[in-house]
Amino acid sequence: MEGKTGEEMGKTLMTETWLRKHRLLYVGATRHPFILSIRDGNIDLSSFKTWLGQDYVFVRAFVPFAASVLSKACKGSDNSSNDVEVMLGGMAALNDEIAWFKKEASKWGVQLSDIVPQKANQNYCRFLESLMSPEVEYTVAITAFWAIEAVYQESFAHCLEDGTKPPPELQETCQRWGNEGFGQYCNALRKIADRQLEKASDDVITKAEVTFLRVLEHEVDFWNISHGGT
Ligand code: HMH
Repeated sequence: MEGKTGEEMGKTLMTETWLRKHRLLYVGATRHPFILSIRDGNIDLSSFKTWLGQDYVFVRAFVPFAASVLSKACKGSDNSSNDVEVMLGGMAALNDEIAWFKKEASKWGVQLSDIVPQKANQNYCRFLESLMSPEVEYTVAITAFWAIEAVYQESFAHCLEDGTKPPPELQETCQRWGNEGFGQYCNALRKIADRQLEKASDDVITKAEVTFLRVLEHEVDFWNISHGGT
């Protein structure tokens, strides 16, 4: 038993418990009508362009948040070299992602400098900022980080499953977050979160669960932007 993780002992991990407990909300965030319309090939391309411009703004705000989680990993954890490497990989991917947004925007005629962040986007970015505070524990921050990435991974991977027919011009978008490498990255983040949660106090666990729920709610609101939602 000694040196074994909860997972190796067959114990139910915290993220597993939460994904079961909050299944409906998780499904709402990962099977949104916007995603289903990409999967089924009947997406309205103006919705896609709206999403593209808004998500670029979000990703720019996500960079300092990612940096703050990385910085907490450097300070906080006894396993910090693994955590830092996982997150550095994520930062490198973000660099690539920003270049991709620029290329994709020019392909679709979306002027990124003109994008006005919509209310739901502003709220989500403000939430990210609140998580950057030094008072927010590493466990809470890494839980949010995992959930944010996992929602996109699960959503876009769904568009690539057998029998789906995403429009050819959206294949690259689906691949970006739905590819296997991104899936492994999300699994690595989830493992870090579970390891942290296993040794956390009840108070921190509760804060992390609330943060997980807030992420899912923000993700649903964000998808709604593309449908002209408010
Ligand atoms: C809104 N959530 C949103 N945008 C993203 N690009 C991701 C998650 C994944 O990085």
